[in-house]
Amino acid sequence: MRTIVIGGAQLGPIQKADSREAVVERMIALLDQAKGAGCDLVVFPELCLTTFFPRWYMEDQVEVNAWFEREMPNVATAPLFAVAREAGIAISFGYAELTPDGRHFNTSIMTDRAGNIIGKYRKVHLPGHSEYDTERAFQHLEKRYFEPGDLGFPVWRNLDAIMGMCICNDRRWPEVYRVMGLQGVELIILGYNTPSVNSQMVDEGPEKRLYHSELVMKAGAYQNATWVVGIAKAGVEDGHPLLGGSIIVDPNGYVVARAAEEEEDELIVHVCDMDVCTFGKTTIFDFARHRRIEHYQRICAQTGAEVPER
Ligand code: ING
Repeated sequence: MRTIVIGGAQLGPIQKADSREAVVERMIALLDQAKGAGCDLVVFPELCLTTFFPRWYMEDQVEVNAWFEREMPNVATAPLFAVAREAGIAISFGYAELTPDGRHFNTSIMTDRAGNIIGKYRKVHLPGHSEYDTERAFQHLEKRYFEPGDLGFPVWRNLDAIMGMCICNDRRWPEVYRVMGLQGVELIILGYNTPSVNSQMVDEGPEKRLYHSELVMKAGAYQNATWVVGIAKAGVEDGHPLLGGSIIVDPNGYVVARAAEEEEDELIVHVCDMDVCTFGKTTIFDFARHRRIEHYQRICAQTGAEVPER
């Protein structure tokens, strides 16, 4: 048995006026709970230091950059890294990254038990739009504020397992799980900030969105014989509802831990045996024995669909 006690640290809403320091205090409180529960790893949500600012249209780059972190760890997050290191708990969380050469990414990091950052991922699939959209009930300007990630979908050895990361919308794309599956991934950790309703006024509420959020993580887990941990920033931020529904999914696609309905700060915990991945990886999803890559060219050759002539 290679067990990892995984804590999913769902965050409730972060208002536009909330400071990073106040959010880090909430994260440390969840980390303290995780220590009490014997966690080895704690997963926090996407963009978890600030409100989901892509809902706001901004033209002034100085105003935009204020939502980004220029280094990590930094003054605001140093206390979090210190508590995690002291407790011997590995952590992962998402934040807006502004690089020294001025590039903007929706990023997540992973540490080892000693608080060293051993992995960085930059969100590849950016949903939404880049200009103000008058047709939407609210904006979703990730394509305006971030560049697509440039690191691909790497995996790292950590806590005696093979781990990878993705972020929010990435979880909806099967290629994401498979690229990591082809590197033997046993645990995929991701955070998300998912609006509870569709900004394009389609009749799509939280029930349907929760269904789709779980569906894709269960499928990704099962089809790649990997654990998947999906952790929300949830609740109403300045009047805009975000979905809860944080879950831990086992390599057979079963949800083994789930956050309550309250959409507040909440820790979910599960003892995850990485060896549970082995059966799927050596039988039904033994990629080397069963995949037929000579028939998959379209997946890398085409971006959009090409339909047959009438
Ligand atoms: N949020 C949403 C997500 O992919 C979205 C955007 C919601 C796209 C529902 C499609 C359907 O969960 C982020 N931040 O990617």
